Amino acid sequence: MSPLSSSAGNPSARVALITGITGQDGAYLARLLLDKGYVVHGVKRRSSSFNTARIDDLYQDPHIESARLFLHYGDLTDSTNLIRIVQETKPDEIYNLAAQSHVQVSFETPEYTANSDALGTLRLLEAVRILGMEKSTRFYQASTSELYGLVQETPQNERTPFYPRSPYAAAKLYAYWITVNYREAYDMHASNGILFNHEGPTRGETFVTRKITRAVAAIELGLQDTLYLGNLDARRDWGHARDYVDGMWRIVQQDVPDDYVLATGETHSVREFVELAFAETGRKIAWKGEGVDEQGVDAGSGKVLVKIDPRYFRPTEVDLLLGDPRKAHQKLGWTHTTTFAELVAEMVASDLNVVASEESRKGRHD
Ligand code: NDP
Ligand code: GDR
Repeated sequence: MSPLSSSAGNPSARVALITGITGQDGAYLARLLLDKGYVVHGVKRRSSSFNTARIDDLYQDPHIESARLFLHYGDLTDSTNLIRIVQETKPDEIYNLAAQSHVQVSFETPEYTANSDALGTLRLLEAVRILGMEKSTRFYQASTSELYGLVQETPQNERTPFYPRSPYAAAKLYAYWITVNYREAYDMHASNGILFNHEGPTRGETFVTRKITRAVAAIELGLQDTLYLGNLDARRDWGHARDYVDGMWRIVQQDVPDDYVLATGETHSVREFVELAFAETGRKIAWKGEGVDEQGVDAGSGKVLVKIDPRYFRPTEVDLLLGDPRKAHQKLGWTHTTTFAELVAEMVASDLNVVASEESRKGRHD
């Protein structure tokens, strides 16, 4: 899986290393960097089943002279392997996107989450330093609006105090500060993007947006009756992942490393997301009852489409995220381009196709 040379026979091309390339953002970023002419190396985990669906269309046979995308087996919990990959690929830019990224799962696997998300970041930074590349390699850390946690102020900007509310957020807090520390201690070009939630048709299926749009599609196709959710009143600043990976790249291109919020500056509740997603299939949701007994009813047919399952409540919740992206607007010339309504529409339209084709493949196996 390793290439013969880091820049693949094209010494003038910039070389990027992406951890988490098989994830939502990794795949969008790989596409963006390939379009810009980069040679892209990605770290992928060994898995017993295929885990490259998001980048399969970008795959290039590494034996072909013009190939510019290369994958390397690796894991953020293994320092030796990270050192070897950085040594072999000699990246100009590292984008550290790999993480156990699910907040609720982090309550179940707190130690693993700390190991991969917090110490993994340290291992990668240290690999750069051990190899003496701290002056030649730029580093991007995938920091998160979850750092803000318990609301201190809104909108949240680069100076808003952090108050993490999950093992995930606590691990990402370490990753944020160790990135700042390597910048200050070793004069590294290391930056944090504090990204608010960003979604899209390839979002992981257990994050709330994708869970909703898949369920709306399955209900529309007569394959599912009910969507079970947790806290409908949580509010998030939701943008499109395509826009956000462009922001990551802009952060890394700055002469001076720094930390930036990327957000839309709008906040919506999970409840609003549900209403808008069902509206895409012509359904109007009426809410009845309260607390765990609340239900979302199809105003047309009277069918109960949404129910509450307390298993999805979190031990500590982040109630309200609303970002202030003015610094990114001013310094990076970055702004989001996809509106909330466009995001929901794109995800529902995509899942109507995805769910239908999954069903037809299932049919062929019966
Ligand atoms: P995903 O969960 O879609 O992708 C995570 C990636 O990390 C996958 O490629 C996964 O591999 C990989 N990974 C997980 N654990 C390890 C490990 N121990 N070693 C190596 N690779 C690992 O996340 P997103 O693409 O949505 O997010 C990208 C990054 O941005 C994450 O760090 C996330 O925490 C952060 N973030 C995301 C936001 C969002 O709204 N999407 C907002 C703010 C920050 P595999 O495919 O094998 O599981
Ligand atoms: P989040 O995303 O925790 O913000 O982290 P998620 O979509 O999981 O939750 C958003 C909000 O929806 C509420 N919710 C539910 N969430 C899930 N997953 N499933 C449900 O059934 C459900 N019902 C209600 C949650 O309680 C929460 O308030 C994402 C991840 O991508 C992180 O990696 C990233 O750092 C942050 O966004 C910014």
